[in-house]
This record gives sequence, C-alpha cells and structure tokens, in this order.
Amino acid sequence: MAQSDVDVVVVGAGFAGMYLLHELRKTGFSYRVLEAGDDVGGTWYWNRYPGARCDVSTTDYQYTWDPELHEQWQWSEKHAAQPEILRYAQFVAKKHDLYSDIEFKVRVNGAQWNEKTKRWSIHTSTGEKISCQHYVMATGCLSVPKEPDIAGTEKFTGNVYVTGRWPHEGVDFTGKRVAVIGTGSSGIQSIPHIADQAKELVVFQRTPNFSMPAFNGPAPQYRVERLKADRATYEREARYSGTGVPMEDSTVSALSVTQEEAFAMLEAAWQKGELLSLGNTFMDSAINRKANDVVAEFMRMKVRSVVKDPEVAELLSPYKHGYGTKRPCMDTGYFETFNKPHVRLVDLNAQPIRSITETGIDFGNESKDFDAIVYATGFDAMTGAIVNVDIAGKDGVTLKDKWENGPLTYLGLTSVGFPNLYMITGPGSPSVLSNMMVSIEQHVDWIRDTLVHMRDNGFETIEPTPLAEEGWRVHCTDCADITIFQEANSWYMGANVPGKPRVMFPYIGGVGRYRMACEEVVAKGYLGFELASGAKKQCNDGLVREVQPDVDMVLDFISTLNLPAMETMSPAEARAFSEASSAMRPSGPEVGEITDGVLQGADGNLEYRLYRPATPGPHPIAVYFHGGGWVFGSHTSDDPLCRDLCAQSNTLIVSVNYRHAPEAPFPAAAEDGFAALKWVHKNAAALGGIPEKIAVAGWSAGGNVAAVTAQMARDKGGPQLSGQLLLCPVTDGSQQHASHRENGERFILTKSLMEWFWDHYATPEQRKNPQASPLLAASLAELPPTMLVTCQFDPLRDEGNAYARALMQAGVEVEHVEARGHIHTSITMVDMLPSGAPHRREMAQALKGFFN
Ligand code: NA7
Repeated sequence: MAQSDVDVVVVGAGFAGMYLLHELRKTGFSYRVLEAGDDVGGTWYWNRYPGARCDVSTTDYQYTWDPELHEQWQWSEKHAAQPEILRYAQFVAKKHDLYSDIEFKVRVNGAQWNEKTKRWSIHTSTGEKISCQHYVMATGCLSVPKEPDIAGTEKFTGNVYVTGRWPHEGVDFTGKRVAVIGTGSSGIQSIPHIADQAKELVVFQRTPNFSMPAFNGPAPQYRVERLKADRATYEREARYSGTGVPMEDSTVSALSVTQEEAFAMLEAAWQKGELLSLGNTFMDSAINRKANDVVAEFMRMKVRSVVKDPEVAELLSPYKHGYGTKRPCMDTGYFETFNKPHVRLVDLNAQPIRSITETGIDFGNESKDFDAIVYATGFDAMTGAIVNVDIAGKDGVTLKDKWENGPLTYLGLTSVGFPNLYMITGPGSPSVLSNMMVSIEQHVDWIRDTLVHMRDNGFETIEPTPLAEEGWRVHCTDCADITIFQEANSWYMGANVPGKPRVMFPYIGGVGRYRMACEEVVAKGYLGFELASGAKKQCNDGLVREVQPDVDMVLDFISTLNLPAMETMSPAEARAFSEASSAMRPSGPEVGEITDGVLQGADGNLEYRLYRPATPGPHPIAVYFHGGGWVFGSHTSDDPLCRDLCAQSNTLIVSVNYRHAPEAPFPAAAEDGFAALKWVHKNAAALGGIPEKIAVAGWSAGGNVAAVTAQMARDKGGPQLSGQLLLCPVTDGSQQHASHRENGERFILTKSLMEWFWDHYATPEQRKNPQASPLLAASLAELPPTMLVTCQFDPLRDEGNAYARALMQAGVEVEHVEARGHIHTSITMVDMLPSGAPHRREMAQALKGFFN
C-alpha cells in the first residue's frame, strides 16, 4: 500500500522523472512517482509517429549518471529513432528497478499548498490525495499537443491522427488518401514515411521550415573517439557549453567572409550532419539579421538543389523567419518526397483551409476527400503541462493565473508564491534550446542537492524572493532581446497557441552560463531564495545576473586572455596596447564621407577627423572628444562610435585629437577642447556645417573635456551651444563616489586604472579646479541642454549621476539615461554588443533633438 504522506511527489516518468527517482532513493527521501502513460519514456513514449527521431547525436543524447550504461547499451545509429530511445529508457528502468516505484496511468488533477502545514496536497485521477513536502513537475516541455485550431475538425468521419499521440499499434496508410497538416519537426520527419505508403498525400503547409538531412549512420567518429579517450572531460565540456553538446564556439562573423567562403564553411557543417554544428558556424547568425540571411540563403540553395519543380522549391523555402529562430529540423528524405508524383504541397497562405468537412478538407476554392488526416500541428510547449494542472500556491493563487502574461520563474526551476514546487526544465531555463539530457541531469542534481541541504539544515520550505524572480525575468528578456528570435512566430515565443502570451519561454543565454548562474546561487547561500522553518529564516536576497549578457560574455572572454593591467604599463606601452586592441573591432556603419584635417588648438595644431552624413548638407555639428583617460586615444580611436552617431543623428561629427598627458597635463586637454570648439564654429560653413547648430560630445575623459568645454563656452563668450552629449563622463577628481569601490574591478575600467589616469593628468590640487572636475563648478546654470548617459557597472557611474542631478538642480534641461547592466566601455562597442544599440539610438535622438 503506497504511503499517502511522503517527502516528495514526482510527476512524470520520462528521462527527468526516472533520474530523479533514482536520486531520491539514494538520498533516503520517501516519495511517490506518478506517470500518466503506461510505461516510462515521456516524450519518447507518446511521440511514436513514423520517422520520429532525436536530432541530437546518440553520443550526447544519453544519461551520464550511470557510467555502466556506456558499456551495457550500444546505440545502433547516430540519430536514434523513437523505438530505440524508448527501449533505452525501458532498459535503464529495468536495470535500476525503477518500474517497481512508478505508478502508471495516474494523472495529477490538482495540487494545493497548505500554508499552515507547509505541505502540498496532490489530487490524482484515481481519487487519491497525497500529502508531500516537495512537489516536482517532471512533465516535459513538449507533452501537451496543441488543441486543433482549425474549423470543422470534429466533423471528419475518416481516421484522425495526432503525431504527439500516435497509436501504439502503428498505422498502415497503404492505398489511402492522406492529408498532413503541419510542417514542423513532426511533419517533416513523418511525411516521407507516410508518402511511402499512401496512394495520395497532400501536405498543408502554413510556414516552410529549415531542415537538413540527418545523414543517418554510425555515431560521429570524432565524438566517439573523444568519449573513449576522456569521457569526463567531454561531459564537463557539454555541461558548460552553449547547447549541451561540446562544440567550439564560432568566432567568425558571417559578414566577415565572402558568400563563397561562407557557403564552404556551411557545407562542411552540413556534411557533419549535426544540427547544432550548422547553427554554430557563425558567431552572429542568432543576433544579426544580415548574418542570419547568409545561413538562410545556403539552406534555400539546398532546397532548390533537391526539389525539381522550382515553384514547389520556392514554397518550401523559408523567407519570413531567420534560420534557427523557429526550431530547425533534421530529416530523412523530406524535400525529395515532393518530387514524387503522388505528393502535393498546398501553401495555406495562398489557399487557406476553410473547413474540415465530413469527408475531407475545403481549402482555397477546392474541396478534397481524404481517408485520413494527420495533425502535426505541435504542442502547447513549455507551460502546457504545468498550467493544465490546477496548481494553487499561497493564498490560493493558481500558477495559471500568475502566468497569464508569461511564465515567471526564478531560474526556470521555482516560482514565487509556490514554495517547494520545482519544475524540471521549466520556462526560464535552457530546456528546449539545449540537449535535454544535459539540462535534465543538471536540474535533477540541483533539486536533489537542495532537498538534502534543506533537510541537513532543518529548513522546511524554500521559495524565491520577488526581487530574484523579477531579476531573472529581466535577465531572460535581456538575453532574448539581443537575438533575432523574437521576430519569428515560433513556439519558443508562444506564438503557435492562440491567446498564449508572446514572450521568449526558454532561456537563451546558454547551458553553461545558466549552469554557472545556478551554481553561483547555491555558493552564495541560496541567493534570491528564502529558506524557512517556523521562525527560523535564511534569506540572502539579491540578483544573480545583472550585467548585460553580451557584456558579460565579453568580460569572460577578456578574463581568459590574462591581459596585463594597463596601469602597470608606461604611457607609451598603454597607447600601443590600446591601439592594438582597437584594430580588431568592427568598423561601424558607413557614413557619407570621412576626411582628416588639422585645426588650431590652444598651443599648436591638432588633428581632427570629420564624419559627414550621407544626406545633403549643410548639417548640424557635434565636436567630439574621445576617451582614453587623457593619456591615450586619438581623433580616430572612437571611430565606430563616431560613425554610428553621425549616421543615426544626421550630424557632422568632428572628432578632435586634443593633447595628451603626461606630456601635456592639465589644463592642456581642457584648453584644446575649447580652442577646437571655437575653430570648428568659425570654420563651420567651410566644413559643411551650420554654425548656429553646434554641440559638444564626448565619452569618458572626452566626456570630461566636453563638459568643461561647455562651461568654458558659457563663461568665455561663446560659441552658444545647442547641447552637450556626455557618455560616462569623468566629472569629479575626488574619486570618492561609491561606484569607484563597487565597480572598481572586473569591468575593464578599474579603480586603479582611473587613479593612474588622474595621476598622469592632474595634481591633487589641480583636480579641484572645475576645468578638471566640472562637477565642482560654482554654478551649472545656463549650460546647454544635456544628454548624460551613465552605466550601472562603471566606476564613474556615481559622479556622472551627480553631474546630471546638479545640472537639473541648476535648471538645465537634462535627459539622463542610466544604462542598466552596462559597463564603462560597452556602449561604444558598435556592432559587437547589441545591448548597447538602444542607448546609442537614444544618444543620436538626443543629438538630433538639440538642433530642432
Ligand atoms: P511545431 O514545430 O510546432 O510544428 C507545427 C506545425 O504545424 C507548424 O508547421 C505549424 O505552422 C503548423 N500548424 C500549427 N497550427 C496550424 C494550423 N492551425 N493550420 C495550419 N498549420 C498549423 O511542432 P512539431 O510537433 O512539429 O515539433 C515540435 C518539436 O518537437 C520540435 O520543434 C522539436 O523540438 C521536437 P506554423 O509554423 O505555426 O505556421
């Protein structure tokens, strides 16, 4: 007789539930494991349609927790077919005697949290109520087929099949007229098999999909060899990789090579027959539309090379979504199927289905009879299986209600208001964007360790904090925002189910980075969770990821280079180092014209570079001062940013090479700044600019020069400025602001580097001069309209914020942008860090605004 009061209830006996069961036994918890089907296998139990295969190689799509399995189980193919994967699940279940502890054909109808007893009450389809401390949903991401959203489905009297609920005895389509609706993975995998049998097959396609051949055969030799040589390293690499399969991240931009070279690289990945390798060919195909087009065109070329009828080939070629933004597929003979005379493709965009009828389908202006209709129309993915159960947490609030506008989770594992509820591969975790085996094992390990930690430390409940959950939502959104995934109507975005909120459901920041976040949470004493037992509470509230994801990747990359700290160099070495680093960056957008010249500074000539918009002039002007701590940089060193500002704001940018310290210390830069402004103003017309529309701009030390120049123009008789644009400006030589300490390390501009800059530029006494520290000016009144951008993880953040506040108090019109998750340099990194683009747009808008 099963216990009705246990430590843990696990729902689902797919690969997640099976492994969790094994671990719970090991750690001595009492448990119940409930499964709706009559066998193990989850997804691979339900999806028995012909041709169903995993598109991750068998070298990677298998458990790692039982090393004996690697000897005891031999896969027959590279991409295992469903029957073999199901046999594998059954083999593991038998080997570990899991069957004896799984209750089959039991569904969970509802679950309620009892705040008094601190326990869940689980109601099952057998009428039982089970009380448990912990409730784990191991219900899978693609387990609830989408409700048919086509008129008349109930009318059809022929045979109806749904790929995700395929009959166990199989289906014989011999001699039948068959319709297949849907061309996602399930459609693409099953269509060739159905075509082999059917007398006539009509495929109804709403959206063509990208697909590559699976090249079935033995497992990839190079992976087999690596596994044999050093399995532990291979598995570790998988766990910290982008997708859960060891793979070197590409460092090549699709836009940095010719189309011929790009296609050769893609062909090599294609021949490997690995879906993830193809998507990993270029570093930017997920974040840059143009880079993605290169891959998409390669894939379309492949379709054209197979499908004989050019019109059909064109219909089978995706144009409306980028490669990878909808789940790409792997097939065996899919496109070839459309060369067969008894197979027809119907484009639903040209001939929509009007209704399913008793005998067939009415579409466009045709009516066609069928013996069978196959719905390959997909799933209510990621959340379907979770919200379809009536789960009521604290105060009776259901998860369905809480998630009305999109799932809210902390780490994709837990949710506020639902203590002791865990989701394996839930929304907000890498899940479907990863090799599921790796993600499943990680979540099971995390849950097991957490349960043990709670037991060992006498905690009854664990629940994320609202701050942590909201922070995770923001981080997930930040990750999605830098990609082009949101452009597609995919099930990743919930777009396939009418009424579902449109948000990115899985976490797209990568398996390894996600794993590190989970590890960090634990290492910091369950950061963002409250653990409690009666009056005893432990809560280290906070956020696990705040730096913008692309900035974080750059910081991680830089940390692997072990670069010397600049402040340990001489100025000459630092200058050479800075120039060498800049040489590798993308050049930035095209502008109308770039010319170099010299202008008159305070003490001799200064070089300048002029960026002219492509539109007819004359243009408003911004005199721009580069960054580099007054010690290095030049009129060309902020080239990509200057191009970007010029192109986006339609402003003529004159970037000035003011004199540098220590050779020319304070006040040389300030005096040059003002002299340059006067010269440009005087020569504006000759440069193609409008003298009455002139502003100053600058970044970092250049922001300091710009701010000081604006004060000097105010105090010394003009010119009258239309505005000042200050990006992360240095405003206060005291360096006493908290951000110098808080952000003093790791974020490229460090506290000690900033000290080194000041030491070269100005003596402690000179720093009190407003021409070194514009924040210290006696008055900030009458300064021009200001756009000031500060970055959250910049040591200079607080002095920038203080300057913005002081300007406002002095009555200056100020637009102050506090760039969340950014560092001192990130907004200048044009075409490298997509997260900086919105702020550059704001800066360009502000420049435009100065002149209107
Ligand atoms: P998918 O990938 O969601 O594919 C479903 C297909 O069905 C897709 O082509 C849809 O077109 C189409 N569809 C859905 N609803 C309709 C209606 N109402 N009319 C016409 N066509 C429709 O599901 P799969 O089962 O193929 O694959 C799911 C995952 O399993 C797969 O990604 C792998 O991870 C494994 P749409 O693209 O929405 O226009």
